[in-house]
Amino acid sequence: MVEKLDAAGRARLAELQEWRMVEGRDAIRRDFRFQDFSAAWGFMSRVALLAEAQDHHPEWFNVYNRVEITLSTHDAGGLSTRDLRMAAAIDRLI
Ligand code: H2B
Repeated sequence: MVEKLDAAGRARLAELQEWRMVEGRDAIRRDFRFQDFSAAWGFMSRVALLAEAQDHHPEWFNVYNRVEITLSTHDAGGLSTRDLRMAAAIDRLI
């Protein structure tokens, strides 16, 4: 069972400066822009490997060089420490 973020966990969201809360749900989102589709897809491939390694999968949207990633823990019905860990790992790819 995955627990939703407690107050201490929510305070750590501030460290993820490029991520913002999604309106109307307990989720965070970051938008990325790359040189072209190839660069965007390369990034998505690396995120996919992270997702498999962490067994935690993004909701995402891609058009050409834009990638939008939303993180939330479906098993918890909202944000959990898994999202914090995934967001930080994604940030390290950039
Ligand atoms: N990803 C996300 N974002 N939330 C989950 O709750 C989740 C997941 N659960 N990836 C995992 C897979 C679960 O369904 C499997 C069975 O471990």
